[in-house]
Amino acid sequence: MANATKPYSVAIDLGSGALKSFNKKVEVKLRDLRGFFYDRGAVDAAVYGLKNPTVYEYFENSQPSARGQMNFGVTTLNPGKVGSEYYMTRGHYHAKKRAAEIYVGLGGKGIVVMQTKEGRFFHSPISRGRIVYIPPLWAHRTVNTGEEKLSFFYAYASDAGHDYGTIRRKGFAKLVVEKGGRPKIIDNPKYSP
Ligand code: PAN
Ligand code: ZN
Repeated sequence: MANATKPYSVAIDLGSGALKSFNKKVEVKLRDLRGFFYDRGAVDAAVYGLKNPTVYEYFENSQPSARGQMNFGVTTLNPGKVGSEYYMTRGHYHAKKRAAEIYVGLGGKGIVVMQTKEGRFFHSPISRGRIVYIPPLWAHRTVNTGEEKLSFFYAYASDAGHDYGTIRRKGFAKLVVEKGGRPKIIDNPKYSP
């Protein structure tokens, strides 16, 4: 039952982003992202050459999936690139339509790209001290455009659910790539609305 959870608190190291306790840890390696980066050949080459490095991890205080409950945690996204595309999270729509999310930047620097199924697109910088509000119905992906680890705190409804399949099949409308040493947001040639 949703109200069976007891109140509690947990320490976070705001410098490193380390959460002192969590009940879920997910590690996402480059091979797991094969269907998400534009250049699959470059993913295969990097997986082989770099021995399938960790791209990101998230550490979560996960509650039972029930109306009114929230999950929160910290994501840490390593710096790196596949071809010219910066390391990024898979990105997803929340399966439930009425589920917003909040990100709070803790360290590093990057871009959160967001889109709707109706073709709207938005991007926001994320860095220490910046809060990004992701409304319901907006898919979201975080991209590390810096040279350090990017970390951010997040909180969302525990029954939101994650739809990764739509992004895996259709991609994101825009890609974040390095051009002339700087991040650039370009149209994704493979995007199918
Ligand atoms: C975040 C993300 C986390 C990893 O907690 O789940 O940053 O990204 P992917 O889930 O796209 O792999 C969040 O948005 N949760 O809803
Ligand atoms: Zn989310």
